[in-house]
Amino acid sequence: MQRRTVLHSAAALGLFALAPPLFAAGKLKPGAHAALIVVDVQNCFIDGGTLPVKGGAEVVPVINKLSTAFQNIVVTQDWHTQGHASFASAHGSKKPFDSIKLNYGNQVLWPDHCVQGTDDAALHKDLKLPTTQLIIRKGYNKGVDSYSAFQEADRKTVTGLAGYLKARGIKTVYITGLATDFCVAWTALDARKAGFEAYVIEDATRAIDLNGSLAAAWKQMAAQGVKRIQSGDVEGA
Ligand code: VGL
Ligand code: ZN
Repeated sequence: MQRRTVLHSAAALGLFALAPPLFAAGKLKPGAHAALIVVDVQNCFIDGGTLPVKGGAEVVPVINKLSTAFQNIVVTQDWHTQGHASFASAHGSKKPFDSIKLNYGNQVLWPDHCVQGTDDAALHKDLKLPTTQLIIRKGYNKGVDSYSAFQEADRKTVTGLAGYLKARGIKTVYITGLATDFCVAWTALDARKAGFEAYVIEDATRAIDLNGSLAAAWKQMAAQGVKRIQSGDVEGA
């Protein structure tokens, strides 16, 4: 039978009613064993905040829409003490975006940002994630930074997130938020290290991009099996 005839017969039988689920088969369907992780969508990282990420606010509608496709959602907040070791102001003549050697290794120094309990550290007001199950805060030990939602920068102290996700049967994490090349990337890399399948949803992130850090982050993530996708790749988003 010729292809055209097949199509005609299919149309006659009403088989095209079956088409939408077939076409959608290529999309990712986060089920009961997947969680959306929304990293640091806080005022500090958005215009008007203390460490604004270019285009930071643009992730908010993308994440709100994505969230409806997930049964499990975890939100993180960068949550520093005053005078935190990651602040340039805590190191005399050092300036924001300089680097310094701390006892656990190299540390980029930042403007004072995301101080516990301030409006600057609050989640962005337009973020609408009512089904969030856990908010995890990080970077609250004064002498140690924590880009990753799993493990502090000393690479020893854990936040408890891996244990929480494992206890709940989560196997796959989809990571969004700010900033792609710091907290998102470190979270994705640690997710892999802890044995999770990890996706980063690129259009639901924005980067700081300091001295090529964005390209380096994507390269490192690819090498560790982090998958780079777009929000349109997720069904229902
Ligand atoms: C972050 C720099 C300092 C982030 C947090 O959320 O990516 N970046 N603290
Ligand atoms: Zn920070």
